[in-house]
Amino acid sequence: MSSLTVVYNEISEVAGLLHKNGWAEKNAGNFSILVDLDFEINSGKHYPLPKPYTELANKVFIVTGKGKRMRDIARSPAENTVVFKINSKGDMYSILSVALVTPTSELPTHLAIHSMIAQRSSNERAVMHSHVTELIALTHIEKYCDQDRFNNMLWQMHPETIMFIPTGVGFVPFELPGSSEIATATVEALKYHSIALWEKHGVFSIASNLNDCYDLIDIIAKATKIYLMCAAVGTLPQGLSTNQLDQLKDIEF
Ligand code: 2HA
Ligand code: ZN
Repeated sequence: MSSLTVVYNEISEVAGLLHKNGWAEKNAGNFSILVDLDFEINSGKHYPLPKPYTELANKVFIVTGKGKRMRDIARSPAENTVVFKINSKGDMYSILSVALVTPTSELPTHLAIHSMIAQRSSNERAVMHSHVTELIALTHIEKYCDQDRFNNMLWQMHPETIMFIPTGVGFVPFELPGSSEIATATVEALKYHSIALWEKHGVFSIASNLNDCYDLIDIIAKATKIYLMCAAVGTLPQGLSTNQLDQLKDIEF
């Protein structure tokens, strides 16, 4: 199997999960993956980037297409994503894949995150955005538009959260989707957290691959769902105690 086929298979699996969970209405959600592939330029045509990304010069990405449905991406990754290579100045890209698909409307945020990752040389290669219903619901409650309060709720609701997401999520107050403001705020949040929570919109996660990006948001979606289910029957959950959380932090897994 070629490396591109391996990446397409993972894209299919994760896009299908996002759709089945109801986290990807219409064309909601997008992702980008830094890949080690390089092949013949399809069109030879260069497209301008909204600003130069010098740290990303000569790098190749697979990115979901603008306006594409997650369920169509799951069915046919090749037709609904685009592989592109950034030029040596970091200010243009050329499409390598057969399908001439326009990259996602959230491209500025994706590239800004990959630039930040390149500068710190950590091992994240995948960036994922999704409209996780449970998480969005809680950001409509003013009290939870507070990073510390949100993270304490997440950690208290389920042992997995403190074990796998010990630094919690970074909260990003509402900004327009696709804007440079939301790109800057998301990069700030992801410098210290593996997940950025977008008020009244969704979530971004970063990891070494797409499945790991999915796992991160799946864990916090679960914790939030437990909280909301207790609230729905009229009682706020007891939550794990400080002592229980301290013990969980020390577990080797
Ligand atoms: O891809 O989710 O935020 C569509 C979106 C924009
Ligand atoms: Zn979105």
